[in-house]
Amino acid sequence: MSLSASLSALRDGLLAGERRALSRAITLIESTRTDHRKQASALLSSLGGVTGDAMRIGLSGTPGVGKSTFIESFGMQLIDEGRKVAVLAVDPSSTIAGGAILGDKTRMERLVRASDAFIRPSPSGGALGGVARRTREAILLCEAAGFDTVLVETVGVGQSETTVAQMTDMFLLLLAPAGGDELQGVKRGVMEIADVIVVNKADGAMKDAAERTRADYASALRLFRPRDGEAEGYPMALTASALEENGLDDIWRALKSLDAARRASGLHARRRNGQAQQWFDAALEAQLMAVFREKTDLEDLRLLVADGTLTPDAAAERGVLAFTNGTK
Ligand SMILES: Nc1nc2c(ncn2[C@@H]2O[C@H](COP(=O)(O)OP(=O)(O)O)[C@@H](O)[C@H]2O)c(=O)[nH]1
Ligand SMILES: [Mg+2]
Repeated sequence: MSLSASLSALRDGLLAGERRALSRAITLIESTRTDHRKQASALLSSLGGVTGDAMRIGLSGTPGVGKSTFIESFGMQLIDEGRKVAVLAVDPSSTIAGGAILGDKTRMERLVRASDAFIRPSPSGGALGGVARRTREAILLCEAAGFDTVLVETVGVGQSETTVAQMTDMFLLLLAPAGGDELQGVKRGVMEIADVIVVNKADGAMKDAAERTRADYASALRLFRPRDGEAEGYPMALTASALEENGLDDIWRALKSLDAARRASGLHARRRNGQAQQWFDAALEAQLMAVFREKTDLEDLRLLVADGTLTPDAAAERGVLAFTNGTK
């Protein structure tokens, strides 16, 4: 498909690595307007082949654990190594415009100013499915703009960790040092998707507690069933101080060797492939529902459900029948 002149200019700017073009392209993919969706789709299709090479790293942790501080320190370290770092946020719970990252920009002062960094707050509101689609597309745009490292941050709420794990190559879980020997009630499902658990705030008076917490998690991780084809020693637990910038080297080394091992064994490609399949299923469902809603009069059926004339199940059946019969 040939692009319009303005889309073509946007694509050129994006490929030249202009952050303004990247911002505008992300705004386009965030729009729910039908004409914008068409343009976004055309833009993404035209980028086929130039995206996909970045290291995509998911990062999660409860509010206050130090995510923003970590991203600032870690991101700056990667930039010093010559990498280009994009930071995206997934925050379906956010109702305030600007979302998770914006209010935190003070904690990312250096990263915000760095020319090799790009920080994008999560758009507010919307169902997790829509947020996931936008974030996946934003990852591709960042890659097209030359970012070789994409950090996707999410707060630890409900399904969002799983959603982020499904769009990234590796997953970092940030935890705080525990007071006693309890494992902070971290959900098993969240621990299972983590590749590297980082006990942050390993400094000052909390240093020893952090090391004990790390050891507790390391033992807990050993109880999990080994993952098929996974690199030796993963998932692993490490300590760090985002504030004092300690332990970040080890985390980066752990991520790089996990990435290298998975690329060598084919696991990286298999994961990406599985993610593409999941994305296809989600896109199919979303597009099918959009067409369905457009072609079927759901309001009448809703009323019949509301006044008890039809059961929800019978109403749904009637709706699908009306759709497949092509009647409105
Ligand atoms: N002592 C210590 N405090 C930290 C560390 N990392 C973050 N903090 C502090 O923890 C608080 C919350 O940090 P923030 O990065 O905003 O956490 P977020 O809510 O997960 O993004 C701030 O007061 C930080 O200064 C660390 O490594 N050590
Ligand atoms: Mg934060």
